[in-house]
Amino acid sequence: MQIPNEQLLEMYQRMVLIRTFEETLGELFAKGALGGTSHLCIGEEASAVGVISAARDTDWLISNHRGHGHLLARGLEPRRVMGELMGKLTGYCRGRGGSQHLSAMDRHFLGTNGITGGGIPIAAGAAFALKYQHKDEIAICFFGDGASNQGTFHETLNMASLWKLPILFLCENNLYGMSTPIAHSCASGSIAPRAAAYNMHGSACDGLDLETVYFTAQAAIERVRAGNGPELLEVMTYRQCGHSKNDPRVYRTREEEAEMAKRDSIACTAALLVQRGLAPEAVEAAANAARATIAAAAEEAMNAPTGGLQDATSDLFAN
Ligand SMILES: Cc1ncc(C[n+]2csc(CCOP(=O)(O)OP(=O)(O)O)c2C)c(N)n1
Ligand SMILES: [Mg+2]
Repeated sequence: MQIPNEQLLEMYQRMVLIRTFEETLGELFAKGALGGTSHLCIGEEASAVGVISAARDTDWLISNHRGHGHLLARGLEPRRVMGELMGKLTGYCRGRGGSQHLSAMDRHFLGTNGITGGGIPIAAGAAFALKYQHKDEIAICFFGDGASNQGTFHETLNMASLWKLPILFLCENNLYGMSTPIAHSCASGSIAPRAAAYNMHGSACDGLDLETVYFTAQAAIERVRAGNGPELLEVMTYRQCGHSKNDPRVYRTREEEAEMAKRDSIACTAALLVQRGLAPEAVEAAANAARATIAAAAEEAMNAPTGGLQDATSDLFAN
């Protein structure tokens, strides 16, 4: 199975958009234009783009702390995501959510989440509502290998299976939870086999190969949408960057990183496009267009206004 060239080029461009967005964040931090911290998904772009391209725009997404790729893969505007991270009024949540609390209901994006495993039960709530209302949409819940050791994972998978909720549980296994390697945190060594304990379909796939992610997710999404109940898909990926800002990465070797970088999904997809007949200039032009979008987004966000006192109390349920 192959993704048609035109679509593959678009997906490649989306991955470059995400990569450039995140690299730009690093530069903005260095300049002091951004505060706090950030969790980048450099190296994991094929997972976000592969899975979300296989879903419908109306399927509900639930993300975690490493959510910029999920947001941009869903097609949220980079200028507004950037604005949100800078606390600007142009941000999706008027600058009050930031990286960890960014939701966009009109794009069926239920939010990033700073609580490890916190999004998993939220997905069950969304999926229950979809089932109750006889909707044709599903919930796709992104979380990490570390989050799969939280109680929320086990409680939610059990209940979701009993109630046959339309959820794709999408574990992005990047081999580490902060500094803890998977071998030190997961007794079974991998996450997918845990699905059996909850009587649901579980599988794992190579998360660095964009087409593999896309077709594996597409098949899982179809089964979930058909009413077969939830599924667990473990996407094997790799975070090329540190866990968050200022992570010296003492828990892994530079050799390991170099080895994994050889499988960088952006470089591999560019090579695949050329192999399938596209001119290298066309591939580079697509990448450059994405880079230009991010440069303009950063510029706009830096010049955007921040809220005033009146904004501090707007949109509150109680005050
Ligand atoms: C309830 C809770 N416990 C601990 C943390 C601190 N924390 C932030 S990210 C993280 C690791 C998450 O690992 P994983 O789920 O594998 O996601 P990754 O960072 O690898 O993408 C931890 C422990 C937290 N945010 N929330
Ligand atoms: Mg992890």
